[in-house]
Amino acid sequence: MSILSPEMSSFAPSSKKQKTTISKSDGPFFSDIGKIEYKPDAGPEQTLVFKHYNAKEVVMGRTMEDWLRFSVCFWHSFRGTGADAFGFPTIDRPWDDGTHSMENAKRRLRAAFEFFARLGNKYWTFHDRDIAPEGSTLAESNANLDEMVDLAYDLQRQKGVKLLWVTCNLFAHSRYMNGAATNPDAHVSIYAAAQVKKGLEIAHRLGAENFVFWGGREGYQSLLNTDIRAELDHMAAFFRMVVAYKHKIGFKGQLLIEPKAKEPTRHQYDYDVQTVMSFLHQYDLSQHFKINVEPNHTTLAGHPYEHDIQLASAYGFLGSVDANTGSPDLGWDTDQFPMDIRNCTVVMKIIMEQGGLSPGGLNFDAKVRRESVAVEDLFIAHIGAMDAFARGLRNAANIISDGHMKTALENRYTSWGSGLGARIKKGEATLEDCEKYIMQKGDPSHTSGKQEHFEAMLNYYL
Ligand code: XLS
Ligand code: CA
Ligand code: CA
Repeated sequence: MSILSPEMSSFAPSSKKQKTTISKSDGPFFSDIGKIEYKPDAGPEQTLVFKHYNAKEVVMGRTMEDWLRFSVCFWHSFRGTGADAFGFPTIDRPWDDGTHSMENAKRRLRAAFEFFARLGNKYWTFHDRDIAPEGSTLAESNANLDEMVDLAYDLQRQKGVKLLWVTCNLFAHSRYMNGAATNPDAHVSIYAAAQVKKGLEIAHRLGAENFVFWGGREGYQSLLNTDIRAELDHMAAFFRMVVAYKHKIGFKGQLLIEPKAKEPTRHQYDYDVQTVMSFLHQYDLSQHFKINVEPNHTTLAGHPYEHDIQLASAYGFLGSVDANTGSPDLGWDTDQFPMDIRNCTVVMKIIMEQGGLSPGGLNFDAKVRRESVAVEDLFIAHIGAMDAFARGLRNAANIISDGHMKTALENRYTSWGSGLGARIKKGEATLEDCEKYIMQKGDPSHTSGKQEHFEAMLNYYL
């Protein structure tokens, strides 16, 4: 069943400027809710207060705010309508009249900054086409963007909110149906490059700390009509132009690639962290990019929740996290708010062990369910996820300061610290040395992997 209209997704860019047809309030929109406070003694039904997230509290030498670097994403929380592939919008926001007018775009942006001030997040993220309507020419789109960026610039200063990252929407418009940087038609890739040029300029103007590339339609539906090698060569050439322009304009933000295994294409080139690292090394781009990991995408790739975060961190590629979750019983990208304490704990353990995430952060690339139609649900979702991560942070700090899990992990590898193990690691041993060793020492004994011991230890801290 296909009943999608352009309005049906938080990613669909608006096609034209239109006149406002329904008059909507100019705000304030959240005065009933007020500023969200920290009340550690609040009961289970009080979901509009923080019970764990206490921004200025110091945990292991840094404030919670600094460790967690929470960011609200504009597209889900201020463009999302609850529409899905089977149904029309369910969510009607008091700040959105449903048109593509600049007036509506400005009201949405003001509503977002009012929300940030009440929630207390210090960062936000957006796609170029989320904040400004796409015009009928690139010049018109750019002019709309400039007008909105002026407003965003002022709002950022007024509210003390910074831009974690910006990205270009290179997947929703029909011109990108066969891909953007990997499109078989060079004309389309050139359009995408021109769009990204503007994206980098606005990122620079708004002081973005990172710039994300999610290859929405960089992949294939059929190998029969696809020259994979040519497409990946083109993607690398595209990124080389990006790096050159970034340096030319003096943009200091970190470039990030966001992996996703499938959806919308059958196979996405940036499948997972290991694939992206291999692409970056293959094309000699690894010094210019890090990775933005989204756990919902990690599970789509068939890996455990924290797998890609751990892998990226192990190789120094963990740049930022799109903090969300899928439903592991489903096979698609549901972008739910992360509420699972176990997952938040293991993620924070990895982040703390690498010394933090800055200039990246925890960006809530998450949307309220289409049934959660009340404005307060938007707050409850963010507060619940921030509290879950605050608990994860406290738990991870306890795990790290106790050191038991680290010691147990290190104990599994002690044989590599001395003798022939250490010589192999240093590249000083040969296959003949290994043969001689086994002839002398015989078979290795069976050493317990102790998985249940590790699982029980983790549960102690949850
Ligand atoms: C979609 C992606 C997208 C990127 C930014 O699945 O998560 O939201 O984060 O384009
Ligand atoms: Ca994402
Ligand atoms: Ca997603």
